[in-house]
Amino acid sequence: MPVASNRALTINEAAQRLGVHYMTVYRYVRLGMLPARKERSGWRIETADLERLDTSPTVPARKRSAPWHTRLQARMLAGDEAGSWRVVEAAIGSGLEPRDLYCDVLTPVLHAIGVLWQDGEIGVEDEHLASNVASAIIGRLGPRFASRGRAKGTVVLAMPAGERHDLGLAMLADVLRSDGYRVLNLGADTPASALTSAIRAVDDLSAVALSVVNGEGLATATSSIETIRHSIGAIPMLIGGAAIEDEESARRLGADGWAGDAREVGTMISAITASRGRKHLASYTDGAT
Ligand code: B12
Repeated sequence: MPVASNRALTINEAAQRLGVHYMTVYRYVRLGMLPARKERSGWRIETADLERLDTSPTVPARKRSAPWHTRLQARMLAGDEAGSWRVVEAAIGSGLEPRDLYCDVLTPVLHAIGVLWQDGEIGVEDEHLASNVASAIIGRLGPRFASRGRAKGTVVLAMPAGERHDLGLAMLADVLRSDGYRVLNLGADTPASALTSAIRAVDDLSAVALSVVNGEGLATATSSIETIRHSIGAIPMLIGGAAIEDEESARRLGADGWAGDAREVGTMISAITASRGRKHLASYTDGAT
């Protein structure tokens, strides 16, 4: 494949060169088929690595790099909750941390299922079956993310009105709990007014994190951020989820930060809190703009 320049590419640029959807490139990255590095502004892919990419289904690397992924995907698409749980237990038993299982196995499986659905290889019913199994897995893994000791503060999580893809948010909630935060997860389809009321009721707010998965929800997400900023003030707001490609897109929507991976969010919140030098909601509302 001819590639014009040696500059590292964004996911979108790589997708344009390959002539595929950017989620397809993201899946190649998450499955370990395409090397990429994570920068603050998003994933970067070397042109030489893109040239070497082989998407042939016979490539053994896919199997080697993601055995849990392959097994879990098959069980989830079969709607086999018990079998899926056995794969999860085996993966964790082999030393995989639950947060790594979420980010390196369950998330790529869900993204891959989206691609199969988009390509017409599976039906909506398969996607529903697999989503419900994912939900059950997250429910069973939840207690393993409990953290002891004094909470660092509260993080309020939500998805804008109309957005129903709440599995990523549930994973993020668990990861933040294990990072020592108290989490209020309002979940899918949360009107901005309800989110504002929930934030006001928190007296040790560390951040608000919004998740947007369906690209059609971006305008609603922007208006939720505006509503919260207008009525509460300059509280730290993060945005993520598959519809938000990078830091630049997050900032265009009015957020303070972005991460493509739930594991980075706790560190980002600590960094924002430290840089602002204030910790609780009262101090944000006092300084509201
Ligand atoms: C499962 C699924 C569903 C399930 C959702 C069940 C549920 N309870 O969540 C159901 C069947 C309900 C569904 C419905 C629909 N879906 Co759907 N769905 C998916 C699928 C396969 C997986 C979504 C998912 O769970 N991903 C896994 C999560 C864990 O990944 P993630 O969101 O990226 O989150 C990770 C990180 O991004 C990060 N993160 C997440 N949030 C945040 C927040 C912050 C602040 C930070 C820092 C980080 C962060 O942490 C997470 C863990 O690693 C995707 C495929 C895909 N590519 O994602 C399609 C997909 C999202 N769906 C799609 C569509 C079109 C729809 C429907 C419109 C279909 C229809 N015609 O009805 C409806 C819309 C529903 C609605 N109103 O929202 C499209 C969206 C296309 C687009 N334009 O963006 C996709 C991409 C499928 C596709 N390939 O076309 N869907």
